[in-house]
Amino acid sequence: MRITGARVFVGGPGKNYVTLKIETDVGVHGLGDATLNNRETLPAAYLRDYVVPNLVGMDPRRSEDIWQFLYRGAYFRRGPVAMAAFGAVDMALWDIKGKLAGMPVCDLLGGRSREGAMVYGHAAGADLEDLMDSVASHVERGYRAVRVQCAVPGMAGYAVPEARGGAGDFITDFGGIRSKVEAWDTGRYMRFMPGALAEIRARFGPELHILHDVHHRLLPREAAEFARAVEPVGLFWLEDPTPAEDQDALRIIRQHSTVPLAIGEVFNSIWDCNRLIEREQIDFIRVAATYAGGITHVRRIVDLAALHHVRTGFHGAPSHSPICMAAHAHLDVWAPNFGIQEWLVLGTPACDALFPTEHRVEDGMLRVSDAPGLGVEFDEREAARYEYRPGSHPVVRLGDGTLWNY
Ligand code: GCO
Ligand code: MG
Repeated sequence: MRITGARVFVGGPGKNYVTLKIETDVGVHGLGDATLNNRETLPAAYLRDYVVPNLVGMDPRRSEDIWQFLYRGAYFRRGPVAMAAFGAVDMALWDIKGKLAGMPVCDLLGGRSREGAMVYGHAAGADLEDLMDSVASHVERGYRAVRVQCAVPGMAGYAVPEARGGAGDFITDFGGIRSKVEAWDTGRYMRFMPGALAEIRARFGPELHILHDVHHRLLPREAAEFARAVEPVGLFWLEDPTPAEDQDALRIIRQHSTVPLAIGEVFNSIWDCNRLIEREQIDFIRVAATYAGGITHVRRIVDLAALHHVRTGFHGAPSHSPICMAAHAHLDVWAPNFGIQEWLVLGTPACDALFPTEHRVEDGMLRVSDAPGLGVEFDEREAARYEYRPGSHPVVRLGDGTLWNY
């Protein structure tokens, strides 16, 4: 059995999804997602120029060897661009393997450990009441867990992009390559947000799982103070309290608070998180199959995490296509140490038309389809309607102009 060809598509509804389709000589194809948010053309070029020419002729069943070939063979290893490209190949090979076996990918991993996987959605508000409405609408739609982000009085721009456009399903701003500027003021945030979180808890009661994403904005000592201040809220997790590169920061937060910590959406490999996991400095690992080398590599991270009571909370912002979300869905129902799944992309008509799937969220739980492989398809005629449009993440500046972390 051999790979006969592979093609890369860039585009999608409200988002530049990077889709890899691998074809074989037995008529089975596999799909992978290489969407690197706001840098989509780069993994597409890596795939087209370097990976695909090497794949042709390889045996698609040998996904482990192909992964090692890509990773070790690159010499300049890791990094989001390469790992997104390898992640797409790996997902597509698992898709092929499942289709050949007539089994959903979760069965190849070891089968379902649960009936469904709890998901969380994004609630956001231009002010606290607006946020309360957004949380209420999630609760009405059956969500048991909600990430809450709120604009801070006096701080222009913060948390607004994901609040715009109702459900905030697609955060790409196709405004071009030049970044917009958002303001950041740690003092205002620290004075406002703990009280806001406490009010949300008071309004919605003890059962709702409340998550909050600091998005890398605080210094270690500030993050420790913030974590202590929000302890009475009983958060499900506090995400990215500090920039992810400084892993000692998590130790400082840990020394001062028992708030569950989640990190890892910007990690690309097990080498970015093995120490954090082994030292038990985090509670949830946020890697994504797209950014961290596909199912093969993420499974290694999940197994390491399980040894240290770290649960999964895979990244699922619209940075990823429904193909990556399907890979996560299979990992979620299998992983013994599953925690929660961020869920935003499926269920819109345009997205479902491009990526038909039976995976569904009902009552805040992700129900994974029994279809062989990843259980998601890609409609090439639909894809022809879309093309790449440039967009950019914003940059963040302090009041005096100093550049800060987005
Ligand atoms: C999350 C993330 C997103 C990121 C986005 C960047 O927790 O979902 O922080 O909101 O900002 O994925 O591309
Ligand atoms: Mg985040």
